[in-house]
Amino acid sequence: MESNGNSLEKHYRACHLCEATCGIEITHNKKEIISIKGDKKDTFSQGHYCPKALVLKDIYNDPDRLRKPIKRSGQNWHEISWDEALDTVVDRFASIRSNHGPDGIGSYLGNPCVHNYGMMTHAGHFLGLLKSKNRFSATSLDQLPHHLVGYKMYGHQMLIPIPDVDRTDFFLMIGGNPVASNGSLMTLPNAKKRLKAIGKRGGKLIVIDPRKTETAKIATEHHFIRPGTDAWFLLALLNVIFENSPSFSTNVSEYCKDQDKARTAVRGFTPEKAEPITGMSAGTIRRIADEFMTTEKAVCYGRMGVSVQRFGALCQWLIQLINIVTSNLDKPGGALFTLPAFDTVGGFGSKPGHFARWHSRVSQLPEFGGELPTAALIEEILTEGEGQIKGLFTAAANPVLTAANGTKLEEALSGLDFMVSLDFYINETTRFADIILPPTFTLEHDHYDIAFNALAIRNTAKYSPPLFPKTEGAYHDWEIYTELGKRLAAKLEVQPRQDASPDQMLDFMLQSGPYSAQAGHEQALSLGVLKKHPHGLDLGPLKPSLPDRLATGDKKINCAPELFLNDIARVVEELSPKATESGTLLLIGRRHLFDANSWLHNYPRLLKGKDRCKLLLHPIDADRLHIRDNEKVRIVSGTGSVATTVSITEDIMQGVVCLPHGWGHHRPGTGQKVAGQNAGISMNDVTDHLQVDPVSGNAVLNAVSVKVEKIRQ
Ligand SMILES: Nc1nc2c(c(=O)[nH]1)N[C@H]1C(S)=C(S)[C@@H](COP(=O)(O)OP(=O)(O)OC[C@H]3O[C@@H](n4cnc5c(=O)[nH]c(N)nc54)[C@H](O)[C@@H]3O)O[C@H]1N2
Ligand SMILES: Nc1nc2c(c(=O)[nH]1)N[C@H]1C(S)=C(S)[C@@H](COP(=O)(O)OP(=O)(O)OC[C@H]3O[C@@H](n4cnc5c(=O)[nH]c(N)nc54)[C@H](O)[C@@H]3O)O[C@H]1N2
Ligand code: SF4
Ligand SMILES: [Mo]
Repeated sequence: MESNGNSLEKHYRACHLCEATCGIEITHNKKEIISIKGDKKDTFSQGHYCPKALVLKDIYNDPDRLRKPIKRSGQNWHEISWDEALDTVVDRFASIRSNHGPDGIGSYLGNPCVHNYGMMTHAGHFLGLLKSKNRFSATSLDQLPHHLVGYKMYGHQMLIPIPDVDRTDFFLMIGGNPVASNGSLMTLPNAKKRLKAIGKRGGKLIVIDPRKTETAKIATEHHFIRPGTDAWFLLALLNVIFENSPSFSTNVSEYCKDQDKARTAVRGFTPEKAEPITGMSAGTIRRIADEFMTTEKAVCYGRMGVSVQRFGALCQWLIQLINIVTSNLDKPGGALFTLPAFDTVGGFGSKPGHFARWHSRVSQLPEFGGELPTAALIEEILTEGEGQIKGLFTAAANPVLTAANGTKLEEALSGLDFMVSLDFYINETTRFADIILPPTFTLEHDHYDIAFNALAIRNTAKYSPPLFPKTEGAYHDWEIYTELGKRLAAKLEVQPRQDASPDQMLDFMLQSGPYSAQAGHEQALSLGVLKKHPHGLDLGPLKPSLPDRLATGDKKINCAPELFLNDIARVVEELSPKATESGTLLLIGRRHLFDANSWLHNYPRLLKGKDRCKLLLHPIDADRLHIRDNEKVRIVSGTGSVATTVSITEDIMQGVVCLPHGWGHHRPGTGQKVAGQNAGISMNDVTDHLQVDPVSGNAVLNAVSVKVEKIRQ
């Protein structure tokens, strides 16, 4: 903290609201926030920030934010003491556990858990004591395919290669929109500037997306692709690349195995066959393959659009192969592994992952890393029998709006025997809880980006101290986990684990990590050192690290895991050039710069501007359906329907429609007044929870078949 002499002080920290980790400067008077802006001295973000950072003040001051535990009786809530809340939770869980077995208690961890390091270090003890197989999280609505591919190919779920954005000359981006999302699995403050820089240095950014997105608009090229058909496009690209490189000699081929199996598997997937399926011309596919091969520094990257669809795992595997066979893996300007100061791969306690050790009870979906796919949550609550979920714990999550088939999930949640939520809002999901345990807000605790430093385009480290002390009697998320763990251990008559605090754990990890004195590193990182660098520490660009960094037993890259090879057949079975069912459109999602999934809709400064829930519709489809701009329509799927107004635009591919997610705040009984008045509609009232990528179990939230009907007044 710096003082400027007239009792105003400056506080420096990383914004935790998205993956970009921008450094911000908060001016305050010890009680109130006066202003928030980008920290120009931040070594990584150099002053960049977005309008979302400003709502940190609004969240801190929000009267709707819960400060004390609340208990529900009927439709009413009343405050209770922490002791009563924690004891009740543990009593109820213990009794469900003894009546129904450990699987009788489910848990669901939402996205903000990963933006809160105390939740990451301290959830394990309590959740572990429950010993339930019914653990779920937002991972399987999102990046599960990346983890599965990292685990199968490189031996560790956190070995996810990161595009070297600042040095590449050819960036092939498939199904990602970093100009709106600020980047994902690629921590990069100021995505727009960094991506524009590729073109400025004579390189290319090619975006493949069914929508001409904000990112497509700053790209050198954009190509529409029919949603859900990316596997075909990637197979065709690889096929051309293999055809033109008869020998498999690359920078990593010495430690690659089964490359020939991969080569054989893609044979026959020509661009000409891909054309009628993907909607991309064969000539374009051949040219992209050619340019990819002949550019020295090139990288292929795929995000939500290719992960969260029917072929999520297959697409992510093919993307790895493209980088490998063109000599772009583990090379500056290509895709590289990070070496984070808190080492999530080689560090103490790091778990490589495991897959399909057990399956969900009803649909037999495979576990990954100890979690079952969220697709199984509804049926595991609703289907009677041994192992049925009777009690549920949720943390920082709103699956009623963010998981597929929110309406059915509401039905499931309302039938639970007991539910508890770790959250500071009564949202569309936590309103079903019997008890809500509200933690302190981020500005009242310290912060370190364990996950996002490990996924950043440069190696970087920054520690953010608390801005304000927590109010008396309040608990941080990690303290709530600790208290629950202690009490549950006593009930179960087992030893409670004596965990250090998150900052002590962080210090230990830094002092035993790759930049420690112990590792002979000149920076000799420790928490103390980070505290002396409030603007962060740049640890340099990503460096080649193979084969050392590989976590496979034989230190080889597994180029052709059976799991993915066997899935190629499904591409032919499911994706054929046959015309889509007449009248059916494919629904995809979109993110807006001002959103963060479901939870930033209670702050007026982010609600300004146009209606964000409009359905994007192509003019030719609009003509066919006799729908005019701004008319009201109903979007109908096999799951349900929602009504909204239409925006006719050539920015969306013909045959495709587009909606955002995370809205639908009209549901009764929530505690976010402003959001309630700006309700919007929930895209996940039409997505189908039973639709998954059968390989990974990941949800399908893109390329959902819908019909669009005009609502006659
Ligand atoms: N149709 C469609 N659906 C999607 C997506 C899509 O693209 N399309 N995207 C999916 C993706 S990628 C994700 S990650 C999910 C995200 O969806 P969720 O995992 O449900 O996450 P959020 O909606 O961001 O946050 C939910 C809650 O976290 C609480 N929270 C915030 N910070 C903290 C904290 O520090 N501690 C605690 N205890 N609580 C906190 C907020 O109060 C809020 O109530 O949505 C998915 N849903
Ligand atoms: N402003 C904002 N930022 C966010 C979030 C937010 O809600 N709002 N959420 C955060 C989270 S949790 C995540 S996971 C990241 C996600 O980060 P991104 O993946 O960069 O974000 P999306 O906007 O979901 O981008 C997915 C793109 O895929 C396209 N797409 C849809 N279907 C297909 C398909 O079948 N094929 C192809 N090729 N493309 C397709 C969509 O049109 C969209 O442009 O963003 C994070 N940042
Ligand atoms: S881009 Fe993300 S990290 Fe940066 S200020 Fe905006 S919300 Fe915060
Ligand atoms: Mo996500």
